[in-house]
Amino acid sequence: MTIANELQSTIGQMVQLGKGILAADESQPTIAKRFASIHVEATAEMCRSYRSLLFTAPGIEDYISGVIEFEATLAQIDNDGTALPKVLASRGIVPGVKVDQGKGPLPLSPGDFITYGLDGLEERLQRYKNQGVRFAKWREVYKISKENPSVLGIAANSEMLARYAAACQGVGIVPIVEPEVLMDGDHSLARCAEVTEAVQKEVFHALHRHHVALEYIILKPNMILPGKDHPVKASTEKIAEATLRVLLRTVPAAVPSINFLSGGISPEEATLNLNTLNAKFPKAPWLLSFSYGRALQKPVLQVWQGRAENTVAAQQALLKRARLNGAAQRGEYLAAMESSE
Ligand code: 5MM
Repeated sequence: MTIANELQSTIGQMVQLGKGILAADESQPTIAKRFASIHVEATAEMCRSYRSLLFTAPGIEDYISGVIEFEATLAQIDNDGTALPKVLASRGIVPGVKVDQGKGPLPLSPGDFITYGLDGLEERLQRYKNQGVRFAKWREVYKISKENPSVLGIAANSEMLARYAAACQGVGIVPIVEPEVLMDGDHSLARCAEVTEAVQKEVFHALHRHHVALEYIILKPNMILPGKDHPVKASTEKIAEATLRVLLRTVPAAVPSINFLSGGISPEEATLNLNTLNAKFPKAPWLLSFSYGRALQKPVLQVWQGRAENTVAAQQALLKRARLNGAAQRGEYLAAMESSE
């Protein structure tokens, strides 16, 4: 199979009506934070059994086409002794992995971040591929302030993101390109739109410079929202309109799918916003879907509480959110489904 055929076949399996992606790629500090919210210690065994619970949840393959794993999870096994990427693949879910190595301050550019992980990336990608991985993810983080992100912050991050995407495609791995504008702060919806537009324009320039084939990427952006400390809340219609406007201005139609991150909004809001986008704009040139972490997992953690006897109920909580987001991808979600499920 040529590399282009390989990328096309992965895209074909990941981009499907009524399906989205489960982001379960929390690094160790992040999973520890999530577990702390239910007073569970993030030991290696607890993390393994939680991920095994997620990946073996019956029925999720009807709504989830891909799962992003954390590197350490690739080598872990489910309760029956099968490697976790294999568990996913055997259910028709494409296994993926987060390949960035976190972020830190961008030197001499106060308030900007830069993501790490390009050194040795090709060699790591080859190794992940041998473990069954077919797509990857790299996240850039932009915090909004009056001065940030700076022009340099945007340019430096976009360059990294494009180099990562090119490295992935070079070995036949589909890159998820994730430029996340954070909702931390008191900025307005208009300011989020302004920054996200600038970021995405630069990202696509960089992807072009690095010869990345847009047909074989998935974009994972934030929705356009006011900052979480902004005094005025935005309606789901306003969010959908602003989000679509920015996407239409920046994302070429060659991109097959846009899978939003949830960014800290509630599971119900994340589903509603995705539904509004699809219901209002059924003719958008890309599939509009989800790649949620917290918005899929929060109810699961609440039911699970770190106890083996809650596994089945926790898996049902995941199935419920996956099903409702699947409906939202088709623009068929109704708030009443929350209680009737
Ligand atoms: C699941 O969280 C991912 C990993 O975060 P860290 O590297 O900080 O541990 C994160 O990249 C995630 O894939 C996206 O932010 C989407 O998750 P949310 O919770 O925003 O939907």
